[in-house]
This record gives sequence, C-alpha cells and structure tokens, in this order.
Amino acid sequence: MSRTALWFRSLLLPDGWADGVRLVIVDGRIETLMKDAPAEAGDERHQIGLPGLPNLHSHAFQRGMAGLTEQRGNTTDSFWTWREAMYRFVDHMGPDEVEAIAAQAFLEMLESGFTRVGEFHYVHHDASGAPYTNIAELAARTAAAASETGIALTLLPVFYLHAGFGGLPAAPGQRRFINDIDRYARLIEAGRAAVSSLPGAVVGIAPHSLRAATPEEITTILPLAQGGPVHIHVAEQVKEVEDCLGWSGQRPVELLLDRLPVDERWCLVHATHVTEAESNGIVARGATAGLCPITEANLGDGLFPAQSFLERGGRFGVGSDSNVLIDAAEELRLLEYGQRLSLRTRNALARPSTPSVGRSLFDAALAGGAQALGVSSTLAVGQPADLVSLKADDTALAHRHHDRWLDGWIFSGGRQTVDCVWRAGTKLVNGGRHIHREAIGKRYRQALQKVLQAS
Ligand code: NGQ
Ligand code: ZN
Repeated sequence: MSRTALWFRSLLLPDGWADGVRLVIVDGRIETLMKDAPAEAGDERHQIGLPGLPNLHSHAFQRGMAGLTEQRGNTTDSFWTWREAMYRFVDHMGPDEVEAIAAQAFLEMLESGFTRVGEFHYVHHDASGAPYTNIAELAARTAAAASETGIALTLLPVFYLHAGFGGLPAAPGQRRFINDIDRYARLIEAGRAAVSSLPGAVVGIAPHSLRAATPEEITTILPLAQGGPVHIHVAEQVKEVEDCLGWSGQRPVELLLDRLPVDERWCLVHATHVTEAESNGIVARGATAGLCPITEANLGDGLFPAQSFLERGGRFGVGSDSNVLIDAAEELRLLEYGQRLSLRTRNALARPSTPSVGRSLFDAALAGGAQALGVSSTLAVGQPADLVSLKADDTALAHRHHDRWLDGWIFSGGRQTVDCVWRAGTKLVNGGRHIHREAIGKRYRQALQKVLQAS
C-alpha cells in the first residue's frame, strides 16, 4: 500500500476553489479530502492546485515531424500536401521509434498539465503494410510509452479502410493503417490486452473519418466499443465538406447525425465546418467537439464557431493532435483568440455565470475532455489523484488569486508556469521537469536520427 499526503493552500475542486485542502492519497486514489485544514507534519505542501486536464486527441508519432513541414514547397501548400509529408515520415518508423517518439510526446503533455491522453492510434502495420506478429504491436508500444511516462491512456485504435468518400480503395501511403472489419475486431481485442496492465486505461474505437470509413462500416464496428468512447475526425477541411456533399448530398456532420447513433460517447474531432443546424445537432446529442486549436491553426483548417456552440450548451475538450507544439494552456488560449479575431470581440468564451475566461475554458475542457475519454474528471474521494500545481512565484501569477491564476496561466504564462504533476498520486513532474526527461529525450533524439536519415 502506498500512502501520501498533499496539502494545497488553494485547490480547484468541482464546486470551486477551496483553501487549505489536505488530500490523503492511498494507492493512487483520494482517500480523504479535507477543506480549511492545516497542513500536518510530513505533508508535501503546495500553493496552487488544479485537476489534471485530459488531452482528448493525439497522434503521438507526429511529434517527430514537428517543425519539419514549415517550408514552402513547389505547389500550393495545404493540409493535403502536409499529409503527404506526414505519410513519408510514417514510412520510416519501426516499433522502437514509435515508442520513443510517443514517450517524448507524452512527457511533454505531462509537463504542460495534461494527465490523460486520448491516443487516436492509426499506424498499425509494418512498413510493407503487413501486420506485426502481435497485430497490436504498435498499440503495445504506445502503452509502454504511457507506462514509462505515467500518463493515463485512453487508447483509440483507428479503423481505416478507404482513401475517400464512397469506399474508394486505400492509397499506397495508407498501407500501414488498413484493416478490414474482421481484422479490426482482432486489433481491438489485442489492443485491450496491450493496455490491460496499465492502471486506469480505457479503450474506445475510432473510425478515422467519413473519408476512411463508410457509415455502414461504422455501424458494424460500433459494438466493439463496448460502451466506451467513439471518436471520429469530421469536417476539418472545406474540401472534405465539398467531397462529402458531392458524394452524398449531405455535409459530413449532417450525415453523421443522420446516419449514426451519435450520443454522449462520441467525440467529433475538429467539426470545424458546421452550419448552425449541425452545431445544434451536436449539442442536442450531447457529443463533445474535440477542438485542437494549435493544429487546426497550423494546418489552415478554419475556425470552429465555438462561441455560439457554447452559448447553446455545447461540450468540448481540447487535443494536441499533431503535437506540433504541446501546451495545454496554449490550446485554451488559442481557442479563445480565434474567436476574438473572427468575432472582433473580447472575452468570447466566458460562461455567463463566470466572468473569468480562463476558468470557463478550464472547467469546460476538463468536463468535456473527461467525457470524451470515458472517465470522470472529479477531484473527490475515491477518484484518482490526477493533479497539477502551478508555480506561485511565476510572474504571470503575481498578486493574483483563484480564477485569476487560471487567467494568468492561460493568457500570460503557459507550460513554464506548471510546477508539479501527479497521475494517480504519483508525482511525475517536479519543478516543471518530468522525472525521466533526460533518458526519454536522449532516446527520442536517437530515434529521430534513425527516422530522418532513412527518409
Ligand atoms: C491524421 N490529422 O490522421 O493524422 C489527420 C490527417 C487525414 C488531422 N486531421 C490525415 N489533423 O485526416 O486524412
Ligand atoms: Zn487527428
């Protein structure tokens, strides 16, 4: 049995900020939670505590190509030319590289304040497109990276079968992603085995997109989720909307809502290009919008109408997606700034009852992210102790209090403002640095050298 006691001068609890909070954590879970309590001898003391944020959408391997696609090419650069570069990067990763790159990405997520990742995992097979002996080899490598770094994992093995709407045959660059329905069922089963020793792991399913999976195929694979999360990329690019209209006469979100049983278990990743009716539909079903503001900006996707979606009660979480830059605070900041720039307003995403934009964004991304990843986000007795402390001496937080700490962290601080991070009571980040930062960073550099030399 492991037992630790933490004391926070202030901690953000489900019903708001509390001062003098003493947590006793036994085997990773909160056993007692006392407010207005003095610190006791032996308690580890911190100033400002928050629940850890979920990162609802990641392709960990893409961390390895961060910054390498920022050069203008011969053709007009777009999401689609970026995707070609990404496919070339994929060609040169073996299992060791997949694991090493994922570990680096997960480490940086933890350092920025994320304590769980939804890994939308679609590179399944070897470089020739043949399954590994263990069909879930790369899922197992992802689980190993989660285990080494300590981040909680919601594994979302991806179903991918086609190159475009209407069941087009897959392209050669997609050969490592492809499974028919039967093999996907085996992949899910092997994926469950791969995460079985990882505490708190969740498995869901992820039809890649309406480009890569037909509505009929999605209907067939749905039971494999066994009540767990269902994630799908949708309506990210204008071309995608046009192609979907051309094929079906419906827009992607419209088609999804019309043809599939979208509900609270579903996470619609991006959902960038939605009409008011589609946005209302997502709200009515209780699904989450999986917003990835840094990646969506990097790839030139467009802007999700977040303000009107939230006003109508929409739920969202944030994801680091391509991992071009990993920073929980910056995802929230950019989400707000996109709305300010397009609507020419300020404080666009504050809840009516909560003037603080930082607090509004944080609460919403915490609840929506947890829903999308199939877990509870509540810091309460019986729940895992997933916690973040901020550096009270960071100038971004100077002479601020409670919600203004969140505003300070999100709008004028960032990753450097994070002090310590605990997942299930284990302290993984101390003074802003992950406990295995050196070793994981070294292995990451070696892995990248190998991948980049080959490409
Ligand atoms: C992905 N990423 O699967 O990594 C996608 C690109 C696609 C984003 N959509 C590939 N951000 O959508 O076809
Ligand atoms: Zn994605």
